[in-house]
Amino acid sequence: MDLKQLAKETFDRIVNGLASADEPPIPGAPGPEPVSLDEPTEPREPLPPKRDQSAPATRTATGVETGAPVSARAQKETYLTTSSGVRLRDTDHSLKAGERGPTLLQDHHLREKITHFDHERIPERVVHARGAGAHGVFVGYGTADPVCRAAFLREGAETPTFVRFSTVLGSRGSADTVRDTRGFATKFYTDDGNFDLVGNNIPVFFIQDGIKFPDVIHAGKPHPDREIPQAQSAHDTFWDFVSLHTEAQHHTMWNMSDRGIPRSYRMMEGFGVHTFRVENAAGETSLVKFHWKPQLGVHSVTWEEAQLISGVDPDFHRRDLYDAIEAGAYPAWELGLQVFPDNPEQMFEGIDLLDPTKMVPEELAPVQPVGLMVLTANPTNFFAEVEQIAFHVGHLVPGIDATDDPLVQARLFSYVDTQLTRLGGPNFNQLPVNRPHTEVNDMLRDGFHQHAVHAGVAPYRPNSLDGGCPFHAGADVDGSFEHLAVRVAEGTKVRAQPASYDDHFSQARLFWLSMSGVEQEHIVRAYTFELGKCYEQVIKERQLQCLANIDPVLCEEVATGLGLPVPAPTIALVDPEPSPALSQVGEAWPPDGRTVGIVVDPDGDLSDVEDVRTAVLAAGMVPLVIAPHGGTVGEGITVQRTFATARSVEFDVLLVAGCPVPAPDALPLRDAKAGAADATELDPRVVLLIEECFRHAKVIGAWDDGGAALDAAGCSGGLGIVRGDDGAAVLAQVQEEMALHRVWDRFGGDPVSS
Ligand code: HDE
Repeated sequence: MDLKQLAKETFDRIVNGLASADEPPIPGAPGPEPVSLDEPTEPREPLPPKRDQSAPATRTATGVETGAPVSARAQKETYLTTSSGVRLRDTDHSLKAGERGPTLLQDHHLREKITHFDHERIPERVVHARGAGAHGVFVGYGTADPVCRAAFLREGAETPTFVRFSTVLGSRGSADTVRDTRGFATKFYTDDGNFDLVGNNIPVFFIQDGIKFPDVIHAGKPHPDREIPQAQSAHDTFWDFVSLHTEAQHHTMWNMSDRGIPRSYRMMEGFGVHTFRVENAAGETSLVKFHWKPQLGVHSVTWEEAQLISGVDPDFHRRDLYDAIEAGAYPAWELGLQVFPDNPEQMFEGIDLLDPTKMVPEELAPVQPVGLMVLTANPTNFFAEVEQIAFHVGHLVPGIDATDDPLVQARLFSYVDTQLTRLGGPNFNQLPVNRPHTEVNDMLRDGFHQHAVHAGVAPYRPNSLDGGCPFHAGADVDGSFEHLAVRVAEGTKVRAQPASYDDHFSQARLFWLSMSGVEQEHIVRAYTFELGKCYEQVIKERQLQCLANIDPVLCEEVATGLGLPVPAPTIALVDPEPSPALSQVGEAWPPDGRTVGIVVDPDGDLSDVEDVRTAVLAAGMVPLVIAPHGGTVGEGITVQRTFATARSVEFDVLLVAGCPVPAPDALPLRDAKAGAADATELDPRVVLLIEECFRHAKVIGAWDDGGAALDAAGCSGGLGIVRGDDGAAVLAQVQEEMALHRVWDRFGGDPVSS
C-alpha cells in the first residue's frame, strides 16, 4: 500500500467535507457580519459562530446523541434574561433608593450578576496551564491491525478528536514562545469510549519515576519567594535540580535544542513518551510507542525571534493555530507506531522500554503510520472547551493498555485527582467537551454538578430491583475493555529501580551527535544563555560537569561563554550511532499556513501586488500587506499591517514590492524601532523588517523598487535573497527556497562535536 497516497486521500476526504469559504479568508475578523458603527438597538437573533468554529457534540451527560444541531450549545435568544430565564428590561443600572440613593439589597439581578462574576475563574492547571485547542477528525488506515485491535485504528474508521497543545511551566496568561516542553494531548471520542493520548513534543521525560514529578515541577516553576521568573527554565532552582538529578539531562538537552521553541503547534511532533502494550485480534501483545508526525515538518523559531515574539505577540502559537484553521490551512499529523516484541525483559536493542528517559531511534524501529488526524475547527468558547477539557492517561480503549513504566503508573492516579479540584467535583466527565460519544452506563452517582438524571433505584451490583442493569459486558461483547494479561515479575517490596535506569548521559550524547552544525550551535547558545541567567556559580559548575559527561566540545563552548573552567568527564563517553531522524534540518516541507509579509509603497508601482497576494493565498499561505498607513492602497488593496504594527517575527517570508520613503509617523526618527539607514530613502521600520528577516535566516523576495529597499537595508543579495522584475517569478522562486523552512546556510556552521 502506498502510505503517502493514503495520507493524501484521507486528508482530501476530511477537508472536502468542510464548508469552503466564499472568499479567500484573511484571519482575524471578530465575527461573521460587518459591525455597525451605531449601537444595534433593534432586537434580532444572535449572530452565528464563525464558519471555522465548532463545538462539542450535542450529547447528553450520559453520552446519548440528542440530534440537536451543534449551534444549540450557544445562547439562541434575542432578549437578555437572568440565569433562570426571566427576561430583563435593564442590566445597566442597579436598583437604588432614589436616583442618587444607596443600592438596595433586594436587587437580586445585581447580586446574581456580581456573584457569578466573582466565581468565573477556576484554578488553572497545576502544569500545562497555558494552552490552545481545536476540534479534529482521525481516520484509521487499518495498518495497525496486525498489532492492535483498537476499533478506531481500523481502516476508514472516523473518530472525532479534540487536541489541546500547551506549555508546561507558565501560568495561564504566560507567553507562548518560551523555552519549554509542549503538551500535545488528544482526546479520541471513539465508539468504544474516550481514548486520551496525553503526550508531549519531546519523546522522553525528566524523571524515571512519577514520585519525582512534584520535585521537577517545583524546581521549574518560579522561585517561591518572589515568584519569578515566569514560564522559564533559565533560573537557579531548575538548573539546581537537573544538575543534581542527572536522569533529567536527556530531556533538558531536548529543551535546550530548537525543539524547546517551536515555530508553531502545527509544526511539532508528538510523542506518547511511555511504552504502551497493545493486543491484536488473535490476542497477541506487542509493546509500542506512539508518535505524531506533522505534515508540515518540524520547525522552530530562533531564540531571538522567541524573545521578541513574547513581547510583540505573546499569543503567537494560539493565534497561529486558530488563524491557520480559519484560513483553511488545516493542520494534520499522521499517527505512527514504533513496534517492539513484548518480551519478558521489556527491552529493545539494549534500551529499557520502561525507562521514560530513553527513546528508541527511528533508525532501529521505524515509525509505522496507522492513521491521520486533521484539525478542522476552532473552538466556539475557549473556557467551555479548551479550559474544561480533562485528559486522563487511564482513558484507554480495548486493545491498548499501560505498562509498568513507573512514570505512567503515577500519572494513572494523578489526572483524575487533579480534575477534582480544578473542575470542582467528580462529575467533570459530564462537561460537554468531555462527554463520550457513546453511551455511559456507570454506577457513579450524585456529587457536585450532577447533570444526569439517573432513573432506577439500584446503582449497585448485583441487583434485581433495576432488572439487574447494568450488566457486565463479558468477553463476548464487542468493545469491552480488559487489562491485558501480563505476568508481573515477582519481587520484594522495594523503593528502588533497576540498574538499566542508571545511564543518564548516553542518549543526551546521541541527541547532540545527531544534530546539524547550526542546531548544535543553537544548543550551545541555549545552555550558555540559561546558565548565564543563574546566580549561583556552583550550579553552573555542576551543570558543566554534566555537559562534560555528554560531550567535551559542547562543554567547552558553554564554559567559554560562562567564563568558567572546563571540567573533565567523570564517565567513559560512549559513541552511539547518530539518529538523523532527530535533526530538523535538511528536508523540504509544504508551505501551508505560512505568513507572507508584503511591503508595498503606495506611491510606487503596485501592478503586481494583487496578483502576488492572490497567488500566495492560492498556495495555502496567508498574505499580509504592509503599508505606511491602514485602509487601502492602490486599486482597493486592503492593508493588514502598517509600518507601526508590523514586526518581522510575524512573517515566515518577506516580499518587498517597493521602497517606501519614511511615513509621517516615522519622523523625526524618534520611533523606537528606527534603524540606521538613510532616513530619506526608506522607512526605518522597513529597514528593521528586512534586517531582522535576514538575521533570522528567512527567505526575502523583492521586485521593482523592492530591490532598492534591500540595498538601503544592507541586505542586497546572497543565499535566500530573490530579486527580479516580476512579482510572480520572484514568488515562485521564494516558494521553492522556503520549503526548507529557513536559509540554513546563512547561519553557517559545521557540526562542532568531537
Ligand atoms: Fe502530565 N499532568 N504528569 N505529563 N500532562 C497534567 O493534569 C502528571 C507527564 C501532560 O492539555 C495534569 O489535567 C504527573 C508526562 C500534558 O489538559 C496533572 C506526571 C507527559 C498535560 C499531570 C506527569 C505529560 C498534562 C495537570 C509524572 C507526556 C496537559 C492538569 C508522573 C507524556 C493536558 C491536568 C491538558 C497535565 C500530572 C508527567 C503530559 C497534574 C504526576 C510524562 C500534555 O494531572
